[in-house]
Amino acid sequence: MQLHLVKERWPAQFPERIQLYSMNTPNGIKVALALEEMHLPYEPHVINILEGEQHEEAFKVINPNSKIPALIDPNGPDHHSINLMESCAILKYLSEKTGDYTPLDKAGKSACDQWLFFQAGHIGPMFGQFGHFYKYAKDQCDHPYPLERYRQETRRLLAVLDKHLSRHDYMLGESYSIVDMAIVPWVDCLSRFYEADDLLELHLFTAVNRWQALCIQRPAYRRALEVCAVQPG
Ligand SMILES: N[C@@H](CCC(=O)N[C@@H](CS)C(=O)NCC(=O)O)C(=O)O
Repeated sequence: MQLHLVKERWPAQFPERIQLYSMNTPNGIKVALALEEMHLPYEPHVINILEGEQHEEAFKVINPNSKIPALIDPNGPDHHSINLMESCAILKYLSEKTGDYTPLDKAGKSACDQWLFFQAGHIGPMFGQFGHFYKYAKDQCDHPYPLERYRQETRRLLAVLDKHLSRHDYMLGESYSIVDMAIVPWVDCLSRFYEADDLLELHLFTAVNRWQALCIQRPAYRRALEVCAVQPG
């Protein structure tokens, strides 16, 4: 493990704190949000994916898959340093470290895993592809098929969330948890960044709208939006 490459490229001012390597995308925001909600001391480092910094050899030491976010906790299990990739794995790690925002009973833990996998396997990839074809690659693909496919899939997933949230205050029931932290930056991104309110008819998902408003009004969410912020060029 060539961790010295990471530390030389992104020097730490507070090496005893958790080191976050990220950018203010939905997957990046969710980890900043968890760190803020859990009041964990951390030091953020911007990895500008618009400039290709995720492909640098130094970054691949902590995420061989070249995606943000990644994290080093110098005070990990058994007081050893640990580095982690995959935002939902990081959310689980942080919630297990602190005991915060995660169910403590077995059934609750399984429900938590179920929705985290749902986020990582469906919401992230599908909303992300929708954003790619609607916002980033708008001028590079004039075939209607990909945008329509991901628009439909995004709406289908919003309907899954809407049905669930029409019966529950938050994703895991009565309490705000790491599952809400994992999902809300993606839902918020649809309007705040992709500006796709009309195309997706977001106003129709009333339970999602209610839950989203609750989640994004939290002070930690407002702070997380500014962590590792890069303005799109
Ligand atoms: N499943 C991963 C997805 C990470 C991911 O796709 N990150 C995006 C930003 S939201 C990224 O780094 N993109 C840069 C690239 O694809 O080159 C996670 O949840 O951490």
